Amino acid sequence: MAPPIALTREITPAITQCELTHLARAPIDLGCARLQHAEYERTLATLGCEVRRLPAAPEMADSVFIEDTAIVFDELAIVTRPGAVSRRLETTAVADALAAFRTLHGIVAPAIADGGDVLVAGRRVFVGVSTRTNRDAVAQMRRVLVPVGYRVDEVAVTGCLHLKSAVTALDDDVLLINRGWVDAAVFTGFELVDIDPAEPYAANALRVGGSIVFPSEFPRTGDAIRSRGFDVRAVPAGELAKAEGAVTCCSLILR
Ligand code: CIR
Repeated sequence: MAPPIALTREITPAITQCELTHLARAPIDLGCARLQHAEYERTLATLGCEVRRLPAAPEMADSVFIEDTAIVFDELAIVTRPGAVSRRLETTAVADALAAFRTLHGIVAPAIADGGDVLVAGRRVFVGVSTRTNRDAVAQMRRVLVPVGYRVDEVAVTGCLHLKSAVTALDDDVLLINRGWVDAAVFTGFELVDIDPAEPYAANALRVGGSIVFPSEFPRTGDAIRSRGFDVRAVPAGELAKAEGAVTCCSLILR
């Protein structure tokens, strides 16, 4: 079987002008961010991915956070219409790169959507309604995904930027969650692993094959995931965290 492809995108120096919603602006060390990003890419390669890095879009401050521009399924991909106006042009290059691999469907106005709000676990798709994603987008995704066998549920997001700041999938049946930011009752039927209360930003984990790419800044939650039997690969992710980015945000994985 062909190896999974991980699409990533180079960090632009304009990252210092990134969008911020819940964090105060802190200086971002571009060199450090790039080193950490390279280590992230190396980890994806170690896990068997063929990493394809798209060039930076110099004037698009947040373009490294490629996850927000598309949602990739085995059957198709959905190109988003990002909620932040400053991010709308990021999708063009990503759509061009994805077109070789998937049939593309676009989110269109008045819908807005960020990929960070879309959690996929098996045939279940949870879409966070947030400042970046609205109910029109949920309806548009449902129209595309239900015919190919997915169930799409809407989830309210409060207290954090995206749904996947609050909950991500460790496998098809197990979710990592910060119950303070999302209502756990939505996920009935799933096994839930709680983040450590001292690490509120730790609910964002990236699943690659059978392994979990996870920020080294959250060792307690990392240990909790490990103790559930998962192979955890710790990567430093602190610099882009200042831009409100986490590990899922920096790649699109095509199986
Ligand atoms: C933004 O506010 O759009 C960026 N500064 C951070 C985006 C992070 N993306 C993600 O969580 N999927």
